[in-house]
Amino acid sequence: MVDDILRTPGAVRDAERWTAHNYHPLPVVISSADGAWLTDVDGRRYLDFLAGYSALNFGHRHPQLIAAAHAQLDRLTLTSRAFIHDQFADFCRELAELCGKDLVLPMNTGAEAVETGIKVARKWGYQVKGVAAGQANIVVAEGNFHGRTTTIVSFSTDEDARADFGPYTPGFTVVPYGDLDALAAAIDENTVAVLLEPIQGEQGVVVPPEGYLPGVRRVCTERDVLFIADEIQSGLGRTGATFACDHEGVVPDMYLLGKALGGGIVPVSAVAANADVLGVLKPGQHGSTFGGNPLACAVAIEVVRLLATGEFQRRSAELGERLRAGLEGLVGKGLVEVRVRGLWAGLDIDPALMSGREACERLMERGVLVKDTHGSTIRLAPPLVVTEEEIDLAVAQLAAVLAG
Ligand code: IF1
Repeated sequence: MVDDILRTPGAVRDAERWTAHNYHPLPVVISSADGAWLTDVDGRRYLDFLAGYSALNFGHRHPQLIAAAHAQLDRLTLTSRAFIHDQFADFCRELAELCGKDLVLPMNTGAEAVETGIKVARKWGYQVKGVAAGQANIVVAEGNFHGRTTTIVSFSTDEDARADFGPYTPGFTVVPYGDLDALAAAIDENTVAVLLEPIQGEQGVVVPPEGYLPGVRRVCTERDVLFIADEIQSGLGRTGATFACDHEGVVPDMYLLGKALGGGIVPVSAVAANADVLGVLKPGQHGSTFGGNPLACAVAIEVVRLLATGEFQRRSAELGERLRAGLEGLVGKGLVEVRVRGLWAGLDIDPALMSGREACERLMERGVLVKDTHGSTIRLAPPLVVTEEEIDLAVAQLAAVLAG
């Protein structure tokens, strides 16, 4: 029997045996990858239409990124921020320029960038805006996903993410996403920031109504409130622009970046903002052992340079239209609704047909890896190096799955 000699089943069992069950991975065991393709321990190949939740925007093992990592590994990997290393200034300057901001504060994970944004906004509120001690509040949106620290899950509206992790951090007001009036009404004299995803990823690539983000920008300016855009998943080329905010010509006070910034090689996150905001931090008030380390900076510099060419944003915009056309053709044929921005798509499958999980398992059998979000919603986020043919292939396999 062929099945007896496959390594996958045993490797799946082993992986489940020795870990906490905080994930429910698809039963596939990957051993190598290149560009948009993954290979499992039995030599089967899969198209990667998740791209590490957008951490792999440039595909697996992009030659320019791998070369930068190799070169840096041979010279210097870690100093801590107690000393300065020779990759630090270039990274901060080039990322600040990409963002159009004065300053950059490097961290490691997305959740740390969000925590950094919250801390900076609170300190700004007390020291610049003049909020009374201990009274700062931040307005956030229903359906948000900003990470998994105790403070961040305190304002999650997803019970799986939040329940039984209290006591919760106070100081957050939740309003419906996309409702500008509700947001404006929630702002009071103690509001220091509005924290939003310009497109909600975990919710299923939910794009707010046109005019919402410019409205948020206007209200924040009028009320002396910082607009913090969590572009950790939506930023760095994913939506067909450098930032999802760009589509509406909106410039937030703070960009939160992560995922793709590390080139799929190392965790790199950052906050970018002007000096009147990030300048509130003084030595000893915030930091991280690994934040801005030489290896991270060397890889991230090349990420910023790839983005500075504009090529990936263009590919994402153009190929995204092909993806949109393919997916819209499946509405009524198993799909209820599709939402597409660049190479990022949320698909609502007819719940009577199958769950999102079931669709992912069937797509896996057909050589396409994707991930469900809630219920019957799945999200597509192929690497931005994906080709037209690969998009057509994935759409054809999805069509076959939906056709039963
Ligand atoms: C998981 C989703 C993706 C994020 C935004 C901050 C973070 C994330 C907008 C935190 C992280 C993740 C983490 C991963 C699943 C995932 C996810 F389904 F939840 F929405 F990407 F699609 N802001 N997103 O999306 O970044 O600390 O993880 O580096 O937790 O299972 P992190």
